[in-house]
Amino acid sequence: MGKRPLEAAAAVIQDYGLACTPLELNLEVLELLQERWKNARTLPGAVRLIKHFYSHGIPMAIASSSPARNIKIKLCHQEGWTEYFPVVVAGDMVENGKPAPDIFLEAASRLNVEPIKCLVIEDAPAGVLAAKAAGMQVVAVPSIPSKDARPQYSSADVIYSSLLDFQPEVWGFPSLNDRIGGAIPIEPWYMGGPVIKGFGRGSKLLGTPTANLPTSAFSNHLASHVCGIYIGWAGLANRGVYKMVMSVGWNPYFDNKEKAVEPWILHDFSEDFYGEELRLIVVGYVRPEANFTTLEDLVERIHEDGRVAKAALDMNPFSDYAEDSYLTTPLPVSMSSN
Ligand code: ADP
Ligand code: RBF
Ligand code: MG
Repeated sequence: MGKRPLEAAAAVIQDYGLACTPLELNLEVLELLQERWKNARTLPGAVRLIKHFYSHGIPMAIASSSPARNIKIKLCHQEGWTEYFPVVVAGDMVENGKPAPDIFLEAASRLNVEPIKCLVIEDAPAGVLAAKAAGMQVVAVPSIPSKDARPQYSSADVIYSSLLDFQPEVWGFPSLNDRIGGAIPIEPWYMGGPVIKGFGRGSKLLGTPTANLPTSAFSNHLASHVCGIYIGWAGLANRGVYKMVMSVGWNPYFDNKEKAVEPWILHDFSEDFYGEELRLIVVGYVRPEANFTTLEDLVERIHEDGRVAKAALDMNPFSDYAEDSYLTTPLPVSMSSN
């Protein structure tokens, strides 16, 4: 990540002990990649930020280590992006790749802005170093989805779990005012599966039970940048549809080894429902995960999140999803267990 194609290929060849040259590897994978770029999804919060900057006339550039041709292909599959980013500087357009500052200095010069006035949003360690070397401020949104990777980003001015945590006013830009009842509407995610045993502390320790799903139900979301507290709807077959608030991440207070999804259903059940099919539609974002000095503070915050969820989910566009048939569609017979 953040490396130019031949450097990146050399790293892959070394890691996997491959018997080919970087050039050979890239020729072989390029074709496969080109097929897939059009399916690449935007990161959570990206479209929201880019449209906000664009609507306020804040100039934006892309400074990416990819070759110019590949960047073009990726951009043209996202509506409006070619217009949002009039300046694109590619790895093959400068002498030295990241972590050298060349690419960011070139972008600033083409935007006709002083480097010191630029803010870089970076996902790769080499890019963070390059931006600092260019004398710019850097927000890191790590694309290495592991908590051990954090030290590699330590020279960034701040590390956010996702672009949804970016508050423009903190960096001198006009603020975003798109929260509805305290939550940011997001592109909804759908996940479902049988309720399994979790860490065994939701009800006992915190008084807020969280119904855990097998990792396979959300592995496609966990790889992307989605740590934080979310609201949404929960469907339980034969029981109903309920409001839900959940945390995604390593739970800093407990410092979990594995990233987890912890949905607290905002309803009093008189019993456990392990093994039952649980469907979730996640529709809004509330806040990043936080650490707390006492358990009481964590519990109080979780209840506050619950109040936000209850109020926000009554509002549009969040309320609409309560009717989504995904929440109540039974499994095909072949997939249900008995
Ligand atoms: P676990 O470690 O298994 O997740 P918890 O103490 O977090 O244990 O309790 C979660 C379990 O409690 C769920 O799997 C479910 O069976 C039950 N439960 C009862 N009420 C709720 C609720 N309102 N929200 C989530 N789970 C609930
Ligand atoms: N854990 C944290 O360490 N930090 C948090 O900010 C945090 N927020 C939460 C918000 C909600 C709505 C819920 C349901 C849980 C939250 N937890 C948080 C996770 C909590 O630690 C988790 O449910 C327990 O670890 C249960 O296994
Ligand atoms: Mg739990």
